[in-house]
Amino acid sequence: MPTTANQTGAAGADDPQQDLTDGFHLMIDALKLNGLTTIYGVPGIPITDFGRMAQAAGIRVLSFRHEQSAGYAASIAGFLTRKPGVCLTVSAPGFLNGLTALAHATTNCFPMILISGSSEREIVDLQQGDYEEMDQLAIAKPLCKAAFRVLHAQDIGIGLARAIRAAVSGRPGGVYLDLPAKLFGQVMNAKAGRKSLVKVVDAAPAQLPAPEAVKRALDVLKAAKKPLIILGKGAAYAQADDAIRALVETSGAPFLPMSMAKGLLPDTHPQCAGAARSLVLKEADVVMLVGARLNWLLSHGKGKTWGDTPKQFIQIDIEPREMDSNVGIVAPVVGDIGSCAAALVAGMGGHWPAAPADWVKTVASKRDDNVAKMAPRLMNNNAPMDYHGALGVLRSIVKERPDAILVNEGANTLDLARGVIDMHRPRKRIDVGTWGVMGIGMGYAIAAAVETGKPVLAVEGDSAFGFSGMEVETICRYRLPVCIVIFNNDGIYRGTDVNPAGGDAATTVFVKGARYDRMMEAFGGVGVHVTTPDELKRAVNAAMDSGQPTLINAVIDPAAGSESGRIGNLNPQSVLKKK
Ligand code: OXT
Ligand code: ADP
Ligand code: MG
Repeated sequence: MPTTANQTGAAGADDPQQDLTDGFHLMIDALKLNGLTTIYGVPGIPITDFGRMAQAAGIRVLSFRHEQSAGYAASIAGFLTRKPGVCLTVSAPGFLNGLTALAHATTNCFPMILISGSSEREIVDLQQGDYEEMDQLAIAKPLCKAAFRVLHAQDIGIGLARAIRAAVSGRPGGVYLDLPAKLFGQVMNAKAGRKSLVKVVDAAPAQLPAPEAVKRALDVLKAAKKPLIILGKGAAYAQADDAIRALVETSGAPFLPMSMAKGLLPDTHPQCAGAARSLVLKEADVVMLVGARLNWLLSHGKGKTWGDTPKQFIQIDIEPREMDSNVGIVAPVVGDIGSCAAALVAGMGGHWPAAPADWVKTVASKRDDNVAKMAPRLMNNNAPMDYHGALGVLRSIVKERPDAILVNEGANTLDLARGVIDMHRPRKRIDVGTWGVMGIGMGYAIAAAVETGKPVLAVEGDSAFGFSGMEVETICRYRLPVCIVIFNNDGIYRGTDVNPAGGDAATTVFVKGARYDRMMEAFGGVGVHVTTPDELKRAVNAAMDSGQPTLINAVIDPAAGSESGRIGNLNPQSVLKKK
């Protein structure tokens, strides 16, 4: 039931005959009409009343402590639901705080709409110093997939429709929607207002691959002696889980999940090559990329990581321009992953040859060796804990609770957790993504709990947590079932650095022995301090059973980590001798 200004007492309410609506109500109605019923944001001029009215109209409006966290929440809501996550901010500084997350959404191909209130065009364009003056549209444009401004109430419906389509169609991404303060108060006839709204039909249309592209890909795959399928987060986003499983299992090829594709097929699946990563990348002769880009995370498809075996790449992606971005793609398959996977499986028919047995065996044996090598390290009960002892516990807990969503950020905390914690279901692991960005933690945890209703386990480096730590208040306020485990090693990578010049602490170290658990207690959540894997296990299980907001300060040996986790090689080295 659309709201009108009369019903809620906004502009035009004095005369009940008038049947007027206004910008506030049109925007709310447009969002609801399109099923966008959750907003993540921070209130303030000029959008405070908009948030209030949206809440009164049945939209869930979650208020954060910082727009960046609200933006990250919206971005991952987009990934988890395939609907654009909505973030609402005030002008200039609030907008800029949200913009990092919008750029992050675009970089990661997540659909998101950042809606920011803005100052008056006339004053901004003449640079006359309005309250929070900034040409937000111009600033947002290069950092997102599309940017729109709505100046007239009658264009709100179209404006939102354009934003939704831009966010979810083709390669998903971030969209900026600029709403000047004056727009909210603009009044129009309610009937005309209703007519101006647009319910977007088929926002992300299926994109079928060309039959010849499918045939070409199958010809290349069939001739492979050492085929490999790489599943990326685009495959997880596509929610085409059955088709992808059929493609992998019919091909019989080993598959390697990228970080957020873990669990699309279980990490324990017999074809999973996650624990034989180096081997499969080096030795494969045909590599089929499914919703994964050949960017830095895959060493751009060349160099030492990929070894000497000549490679042929097949790539399934919705974005045609992704093809040949780093190396030549011999068989591009452009389309949505569900349609492409289904077409490939259909093309395989009932008699697809099994992947060569010697290759499958070689991969399985390397995987089993690596898993066996790691196993004893995961069982230690040392205090202070090392990463493996602590992660061994979390690995078992995630196995027993496969529906829980794992949020993960840090350096060692990220890289080791990725390897150790097997995922068993699709879209249950969400992390730093394409940029390796710190600060997604609490926003992701909040959105994951809100959007899925499932328990969330956030495994956080102590530095990583600090980027969004104040959102523990938000978690407590909404009583969300979030259990945060902080791997507290007193710093970034390690807590043992010393400033050789004396004076200030070294750049990578924090207060020793910090008690993050007490932050949670300050807001009525549960705080626990643990020093052994046994204590950690008890505390996490209690938190997951109770569903209470919990923060576990898990003390990790400050000397246990390595510089930048598994990507230390990316640090530039000085040729000059260290002083
Ligand atoms: O095959 P081989 O033999 O090679 O073995 C591989 C697998 O086969 C094997 N494996 C297994 N073995 C046994 N069993 C199982 N189950 C298994 N699974 C796998 O293990 C190895 C490794 O496998 P993996 O991990 O798959 O392979 P690899 O080679 O690592 O993969 C390469 C990559 C590139 C795909 C992978 O490493 C990756 O995805 N990396 C992502 C890295 C990343 O994004 N890092 C985050 C950024 S680091 C840095 O930038 C940080 N900052 C700066 C900063 C950032 N980022 N953002 C902002 C806004 N400001 C500043 C900061 C501040 S990190 C950071 C904070 C760090 O401190 P914290 O306190 O938070 O964290 P701690 O470090 O814990 O202190
Ligand atoms: P990862 O980091 O896991 O390797 P990337 O973010 O690099 O994954 O790649 C995701 C890819 O998936 C992008 O190139 C994007 O265009 C593609 N993609 C996203 N959604 C779909 C979809 N529904 N169908 C096809 N491709 C998709
Ligand atoms: Mg740390």
